[in-house]
Amino acid sequence: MERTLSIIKPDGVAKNVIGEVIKRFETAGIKIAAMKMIQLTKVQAQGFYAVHKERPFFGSLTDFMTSGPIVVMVLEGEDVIAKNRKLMGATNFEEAEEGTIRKDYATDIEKNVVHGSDAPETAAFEIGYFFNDLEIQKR
Ligand code: IDP
Repeated sequence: MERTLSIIKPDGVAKNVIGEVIKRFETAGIKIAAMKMIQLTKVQAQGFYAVHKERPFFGSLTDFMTSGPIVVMVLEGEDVIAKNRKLMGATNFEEAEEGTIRKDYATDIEKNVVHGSDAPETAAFEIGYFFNDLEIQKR
């Protein structure tokens, strides 16, 4: 059993697709082990995306991620890191496969609706960034 961190980004919340995104996870057999809606501060967004701090889009990305509420979730299931990435589609929605979340709802390479951890180590860091152990349900 594996865990990953999923975020519905501010554009996804603003587009009213929270339910649609969660429905895709549940339909794929993925369990939600934790969930909350929050609004990040700039410092919190910078900490979350620290791996990207040298990238040219870091300032814009951290501004965007603080521009409205987000929904953060811990997803659980077999091979859930890869499964979630497949449901999300490529970073750039123009390159994303048909039927993926980003292909269906993203409008911009930055405003691409969802985030998902890309490896077990990043998943552990990202889950710990938002949730403590007591907030994650064991089923
Ligand atoms: P991922 O979210 O698909 O894992 P990353 O390369 O880790 O993609 O980038 C993190 C986030 O940074 C992306 O989801 C997107 O919001 C933003 N981003 C990535 N590349 C660009 C870019 O070239 N311009 C603007 N924003 C970008």
